[in-house]
Amino acid sequence: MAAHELNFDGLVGPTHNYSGLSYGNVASEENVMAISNPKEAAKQGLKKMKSLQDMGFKQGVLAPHHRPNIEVLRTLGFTGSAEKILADVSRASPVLLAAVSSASCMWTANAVTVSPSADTLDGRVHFTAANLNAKFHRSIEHQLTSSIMKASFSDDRYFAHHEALPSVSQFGDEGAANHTRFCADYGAEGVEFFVYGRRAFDEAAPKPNKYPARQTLEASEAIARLHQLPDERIVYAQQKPSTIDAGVFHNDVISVGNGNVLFYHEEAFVDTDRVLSELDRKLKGASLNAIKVSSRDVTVDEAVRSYLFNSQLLSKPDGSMMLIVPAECKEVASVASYLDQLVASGGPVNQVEMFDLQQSMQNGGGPACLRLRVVLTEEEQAAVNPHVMMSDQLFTTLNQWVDKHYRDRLTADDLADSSLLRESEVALDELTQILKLGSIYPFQQ
Ligand code: SUG
Repeated sequence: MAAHELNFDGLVGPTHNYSGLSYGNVASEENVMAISNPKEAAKQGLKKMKSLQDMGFKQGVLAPHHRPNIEVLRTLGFTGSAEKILADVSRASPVLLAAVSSASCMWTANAVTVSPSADTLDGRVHFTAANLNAKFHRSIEHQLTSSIMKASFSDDRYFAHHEALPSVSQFGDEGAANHTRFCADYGAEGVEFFVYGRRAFDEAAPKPNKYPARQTLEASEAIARLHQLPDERIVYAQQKPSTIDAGVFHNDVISVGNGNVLFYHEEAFVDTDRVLSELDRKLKGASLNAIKVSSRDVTVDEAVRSYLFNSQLLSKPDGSMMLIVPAECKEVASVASYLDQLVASGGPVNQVEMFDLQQSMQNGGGPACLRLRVVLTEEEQAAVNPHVMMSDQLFTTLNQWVDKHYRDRLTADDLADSSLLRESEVALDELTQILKLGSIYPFQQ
């Protein structure tokens, strides 16, 4: 059956800020306490979504979460009105206030793992919300993520939703950022590629020395079981521990795949030969086209600085592919010249488009972090809430909405300002009406 890839981007929320919350994510650490511009951040994201829609790709929008998250602070012992809680937490623990204020749900590649219906034994599209338990500020995302997913993909004839895995580090799961699907055609049976950072139940197994490995093999295996994927459609690979220590906190910072193409750095995986041959063997109806970038051409450090691999690899109607990269790729000379060669090489990637996503990039979120890929048949697509799909009208409406509600400057001190909370609630309440989401936020109950 004909199927297409849809990209759902996270709309940047009104509290977007830089709080240095992600140890192991170089950009997040470097930009701690920088002044953010939520309005610009949201507009940069909307521009990418609209450009992809204009180029003929199917593009959706996922709503931001409510922040600061007062309910989470109540579970941590803060009491009284929201205003009192904000004042108390900003005195007691500014870092906690920053964590419950993060707009990190914008990186929807971490929201869930999705298996298309062509791969699963019950023929439904499966979603598992990522527990994101490596970082407190992200571990509070999955409940609302689940609600938003269920509201957007609600028909259980087509869609199966699984709650996040147990929230302990042994089952650390970062969603689609560590998951790629290869196929001859979107509607055909594919092979699902799970990349993990460490084995949780084997202390002797290799793991990074410095930075945390956020995804475990045990989590990936659990998702494959939940999604009813047969063994012949699964390949596991370990990310090289040394690349995690170099700042590659998710696999989508060092490789990206689409169709039968894997674009990867030679330092991405442990035992690369085995990984590539297993992918090739399990891929039905096509052979794997692995495009290797060597350290001679681009070092791991340059890959991390430019986010070359955090790109979107998209299939064009003629079967060739386009790479959507962040503008930082032109700042790193080796990466800029590599991209010129790639397009000239006569391979599958014959177009590169750059986007200014600086606001998100300063927290370590590139084009691929900002989007969740969902492959759907036409019948499944007809069951998706149509009001979340990008259009000329929605683009205009959302830009006006951002202009009306977002600030263009946010510092750490502003997070304690109760008017920021109230402004955000008004904005999100209006957004649920624009996107016809129903009452998904606690303040709407
Ligand atoms: O989880 N940054 C996010 C970036 C996520 C990128 N996603 C993918 N690679 N798919 C993270 O580290 C920084 C927040 C702060 O420091 O304020 C942050 O959460």
